[in-house]
Amino acid sequence: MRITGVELRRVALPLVAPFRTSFGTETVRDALLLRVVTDDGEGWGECVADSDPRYSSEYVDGCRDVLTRHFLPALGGDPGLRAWDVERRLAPFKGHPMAKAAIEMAVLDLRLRETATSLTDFLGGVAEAVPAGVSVGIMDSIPELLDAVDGYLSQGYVRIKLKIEPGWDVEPVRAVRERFGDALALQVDANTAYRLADARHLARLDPFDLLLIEQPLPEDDLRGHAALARRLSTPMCLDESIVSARAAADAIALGATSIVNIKPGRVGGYLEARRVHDVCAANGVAVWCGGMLETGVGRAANLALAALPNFTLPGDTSASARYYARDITAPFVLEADGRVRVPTGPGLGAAPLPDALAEYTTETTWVPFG
Ligand code: SMG
Ligand code: MG
Repeated sequence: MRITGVELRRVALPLVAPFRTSFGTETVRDALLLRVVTDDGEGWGECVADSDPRYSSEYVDGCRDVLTRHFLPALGGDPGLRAWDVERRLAPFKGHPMAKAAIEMAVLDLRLRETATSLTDFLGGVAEAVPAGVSVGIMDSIPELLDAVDGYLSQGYVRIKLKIEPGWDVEPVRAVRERFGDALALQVDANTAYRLADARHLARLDPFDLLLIEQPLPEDDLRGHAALARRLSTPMCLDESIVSARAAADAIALGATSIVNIKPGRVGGYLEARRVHDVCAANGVAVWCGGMLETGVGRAANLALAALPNFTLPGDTSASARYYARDITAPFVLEADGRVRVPTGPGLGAAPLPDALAEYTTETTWVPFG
């Protein structure tokens, strides 16, 4: 069916608790949703950029601008557009992977709904449900952190990731390990907050038998990560540095990463995310699905991806209630076995509920196609 236009909808969803990382604190998820419309159908996409360019250089206002000013006009001449056309037509534009991924996701949802195919079947997913980890923000005190971790474990989460930064690393990790025992699957994420000169300090995390340390150094420092990996027994995992399948291949070849966090927004879409998965699988490198505090729209798509066979570690694919009192889609729930079900309906298998969407929408823009 011919695409008639694209609606950009900005939503503001309050988080159930502030989420603090080494680069800032978030209390509300300011997200951009895209709805691609035909005469008798639609498809939804979510842009994972934050309000501020702190996780990466992208941010919501910038994504809306590049989409309306450059990307949608470049796609507008092709109302029969499919996901791979989006990728090909936007390739000449440098950067902006999160904005590109959002429109690719919406077109994927639209076209897969037209053929009653689920995203997970399209991508090659094999799991019906995926084990859920939870990412725990930096807290004001260790007792507060222990309470938070305790709460998540009693809900059934199977893996804990602690956000770390200089001044909040060895002691919180020690406290969590001592309180919850050796069997707890535990990992840390620094979001680029350290430098190679901190290697000796970071080696103090080694005795705690972590699954991995995620992105301790700046995103363009692959050599630094390789050097640090040689000095730590904790496995190195890259997030921000892995911007494409090629970057993943380079990082693996350099010895800069032995596990990879895959976020479709960071690599420009689900088609590229699958290539990252495949490159890692071919090199015997395990992957897991990262998270960007997605609403149910992006969460549905991440779960579809996380069902692929090389996603062998639990992801940051928590249930909706970990983030939102009310999601904009039907909520994703944590099953008794610590897993979240992969949607099987056509396309993403999830769409915004009109009431919730109306409640949280802060801005709507309609861009006609063609
Ligand atoms: O969606 O559960 C989630 C968040 C997981 O820690 C998480 N994401 O670097 O991996 C990461 C961060 C980036 C987003 S922080 C606002
Ligand atoms: Mg990370």
